Amino acid sequence: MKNIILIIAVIAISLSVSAQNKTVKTSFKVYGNCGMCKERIEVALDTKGIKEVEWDVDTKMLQIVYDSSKISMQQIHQKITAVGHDTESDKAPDSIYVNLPKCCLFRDNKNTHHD
Ligand SMILES: [Cu+2]
Repeated sequence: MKNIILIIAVIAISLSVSAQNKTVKTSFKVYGNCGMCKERIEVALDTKGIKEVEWDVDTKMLQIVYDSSKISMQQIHQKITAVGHDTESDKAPDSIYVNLPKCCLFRDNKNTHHD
């Protein structure tokens, strides 16, 4: 009987340890134009639970390593849209987007420059 309790306790502890540290590496598209966008996106994601973040200005791909027990994918997308950038699944509020510097207005390519 004691052995069974011990085994159950060991299983419970190992399950909780694995739940505490769920490192996920993924990438998805984030729209932006320039180095200022890169800075803005990466600073927005400099937050608890995010271990590594890198946005590529040419491919528009965001590479991210995060702890899924501390931050969710939905929260990550929200952090990005909150600073005015669209992701492949979420759209930034227009009220934030229109206040971006002109060079960062990725939705209207006619009015943007590409370095
Ligand atoms: Cu920009």
